[in-house]
Amino acid sequence: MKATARAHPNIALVKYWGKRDERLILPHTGSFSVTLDGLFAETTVAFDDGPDRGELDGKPFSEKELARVKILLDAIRARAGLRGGARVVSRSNFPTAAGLASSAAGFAALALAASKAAGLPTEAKPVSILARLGSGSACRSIEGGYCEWLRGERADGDDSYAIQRFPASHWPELRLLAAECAQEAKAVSSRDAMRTTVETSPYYAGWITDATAELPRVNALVAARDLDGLGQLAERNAWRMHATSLAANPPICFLRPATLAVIERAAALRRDGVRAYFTLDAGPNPVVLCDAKDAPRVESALREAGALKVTTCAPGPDAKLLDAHLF
Ligand code: 2P0
Repeated sequence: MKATARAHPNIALVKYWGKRDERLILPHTGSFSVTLDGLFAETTVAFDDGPDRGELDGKPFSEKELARVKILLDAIRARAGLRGGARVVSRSNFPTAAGLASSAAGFAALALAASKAAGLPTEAKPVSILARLGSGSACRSIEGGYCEWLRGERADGDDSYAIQRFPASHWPELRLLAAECAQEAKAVSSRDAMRTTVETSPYYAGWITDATAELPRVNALVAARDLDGLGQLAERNAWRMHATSLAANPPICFLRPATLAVIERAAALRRDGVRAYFTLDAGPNPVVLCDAKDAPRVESALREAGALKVTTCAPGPDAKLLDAHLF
C-alpha cells in the first residue's frame, strides 16, 4: 500500500487557460507542452487507517494544499474501493527558485504513486486523468517529451487527458531556459486568474478559437523540428493568453518590468542571428526556447537583461515509479 514516483514539470507552448468544469478541471481548449528534464518532484503515498495528512518540501500541508491532495486521493479510493486515509510526503528539487510552478510535477507524481499504492492501473491514460483532478497542467507531466492535453467532450472527463505526441528523443536539442525575474508571491493564483478571465474577458471567445486552431500547427512544427516556426507560435500564444487576462475585470497583469526586459532581450538576440523565443505562464518568469548550441550565450544574455536565475532544461522523461521511498 506504499509507492513512490518521480515526475517532471512541463511548460506549455499552447496554453491551458480556462475551465469549462471547475470541479473536474475540464478545459475549454486542448493544450500542448514540453516536459522538462533536470527538475522533478518525488512523492511517496501510503494508504492506511489514519487521516489524510502529509508534507511538502519538509512542511506540513497547508489547508489548501491538503484539500487539493484529498480530491485526488478520494478519486483513487473510489476507483480502488479503499477506505481510510493516506500519508503523503512530497519534495521537489526546484523549491520555487526556478520560477516554475511545482504543482504539475507534484500532482503527476502523486497520481502515479497513489495509483500504484492503491493497486490501480499505472498506464499513462488513467494516471493522466487522475493527475488532472489535482491540477490541470499535471495531466501533461505523466509522459515525457512533447504532450498534448486533449480537451475531450464528455461531462465526466474520461476523454480529457494528455498523450505523448513526440518522445524527448524526437528533438533532444531543444533547450528551454527558465528565467526567474521576480521572487515575490503572485498577487493572483492562476486558478483564480483563469476563472476571472473566463467570466469577464470580452476576448475569451477569441482565445478559445485561436488556441484550438494553433494545436494542429504546433504538432506540425514540432514534427518538423522548426525552431523559428515553433518560437513564433509560442510567443503569439503567450501574448494572446496575457491579452485575454489583461482584458479581464479586474484586469490581470503578470508581467513585471524585468519580464519585459528579458522578452526584449530574446528579440535582440534574434536580431543578432541567435534564434531565441519566449513563452510566459501565469507569472513574471519567461521561459526562452533556443537550440542547445546557443544555450550558453542565451543564458548569459538573459542574466545581463536582469534575470535573477536561469535554469536550462531539455525535453524530459516520463514520470516513473521509484524503489526508494521518502518514508
Ligand atoms: C499551462 N498554466 O498550460 C497554463 C499556462 C499557467 C499558464 O496550467 O487550476 O496550476 O490547478 O488546473 O494547472 C497553471 O494552472 O491550474 C497552468 P489548475 P494549473 O501550463
